[in-house]
Amino acid sequence: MANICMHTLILKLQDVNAVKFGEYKLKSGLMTPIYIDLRVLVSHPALLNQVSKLIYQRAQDEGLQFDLVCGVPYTALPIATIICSTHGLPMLIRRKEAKDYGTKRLVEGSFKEGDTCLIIEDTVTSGSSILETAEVMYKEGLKVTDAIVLMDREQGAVDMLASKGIRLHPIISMFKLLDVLKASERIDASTAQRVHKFIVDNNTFRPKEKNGDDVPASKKQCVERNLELTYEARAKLPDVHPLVSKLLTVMAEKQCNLCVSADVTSSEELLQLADTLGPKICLLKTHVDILKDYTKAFSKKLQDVAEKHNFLIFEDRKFADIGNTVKHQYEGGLYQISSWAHIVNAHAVPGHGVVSGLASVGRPLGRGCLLIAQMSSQGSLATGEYTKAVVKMAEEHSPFVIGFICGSKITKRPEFIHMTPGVQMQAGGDVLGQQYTTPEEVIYNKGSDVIIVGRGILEATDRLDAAEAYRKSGWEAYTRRMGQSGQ
Ligand code: 5BU
Repeated sequence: MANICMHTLILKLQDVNAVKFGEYKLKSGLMTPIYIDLRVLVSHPALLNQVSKLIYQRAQDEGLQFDLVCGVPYTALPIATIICSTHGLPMLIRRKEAKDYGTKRLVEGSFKEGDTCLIIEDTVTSGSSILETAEVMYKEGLKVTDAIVLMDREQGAVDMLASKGIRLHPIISMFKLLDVLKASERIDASTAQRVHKFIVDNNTFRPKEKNGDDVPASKKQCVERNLELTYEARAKLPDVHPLVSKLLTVMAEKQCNLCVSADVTSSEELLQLADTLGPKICLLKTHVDILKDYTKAFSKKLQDVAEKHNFLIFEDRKFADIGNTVKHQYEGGLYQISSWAHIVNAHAVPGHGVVSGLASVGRPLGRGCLLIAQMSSQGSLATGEYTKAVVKMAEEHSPFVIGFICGSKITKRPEFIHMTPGVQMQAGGDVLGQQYTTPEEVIYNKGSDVIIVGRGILEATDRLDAAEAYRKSGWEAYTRRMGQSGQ
């Protein structure tokens, strides 16, 4: 539902003049080619209800836990009111100025110390209004862990708030808005491009290094100074593969670096799993050859679920033959993997031909390939010099090679993605040589980007709960790591 609603919603917002193109002055004095004015929503009750519904739905989808709701004054106030009134939730009102008579309170409403308050905002640029509201809440002894915003201008709010320990969940992002308006011929390509450039050039989040200097913006500077970019910043690098850009954007939007390894043997179960866990994952990994009932219709359905929940599909095929053979294995046979899997992986053992063969099929389709640089299994031979040679091979085949299966970060180049299997909440292993490390170890200590989890989720009594626990753990490890690296 989300996709269809989102499209119509964006068009409706433009219809009521909440999205305007031209030359407008921002609060900061900066001229902007796009202006978002959601104050008009109060004049359009149906739209106001729809927006409130989407925001509440998002809180549900994310499984957010909170005791109270506060809308940032003024535009988000009626939205919060509708949500609270419809769902019987207690609300708080934050005053912009304390009264100089009576109680002099900055927060109106009843609460107790330690309560968690969900913040709702209409639009964000830097995120400062959410932070201000949160700071008022903190002073009152309240906790703020999450905020939902209708419209994120994608100018740094997610990163800034993450650096302060607040997860921001945007409903509509600027780039999505531009895509929809362009696809619907509401704006032309040059307007979309101009706005896109403005947004990228005017990111308000200037992370600090430990010595107080701004973190340098360019990739070269970051690599040289061993600094890390956020997933979001990496998604916007000029030479990043569109698929990596998409994956990193999804990761940032869903606050999620979890790939579930859907190692089940029936198509129906796999589809059900994908639909249930979809909101919690950025990527779904398959072993299509363990399905007992694969059909072409199944792969179509899987793509639909991926679209619905905004995740990518990774077929863990581990190609390892000469170029000509892998070419056929990738595009033909029963599975026609290249027609539905965004990402596949390959061993580097055969040499360059394996990647060239895969690239001849995958590149025109915009697909990407991960090279297996290390394995999680005990006694793996993929170590040391072999791993280094794999990194070199990847560099020579970038951008079709988009990253690695590995145990830790093995290159500083931010356009490569690192994905790590062998992850469970407790370190250990299975009887067949699999070795497990924890999300914290993989993301925080080893610097990988994505955790791949199979049985840790599949064997749990509640798979959705387990997926949420892995998502949360992986994401917290990432935000902590970025905090440490100065961002
Ligand atoms: P598990 O149930 O979390 O152990 O599943 C791990 C998945 O990742 C499984 O599908 C493996 O085939 C896959 N995997 C892995 O475990 N280790 C590796 O080095 C590679 C893939 Br490559």
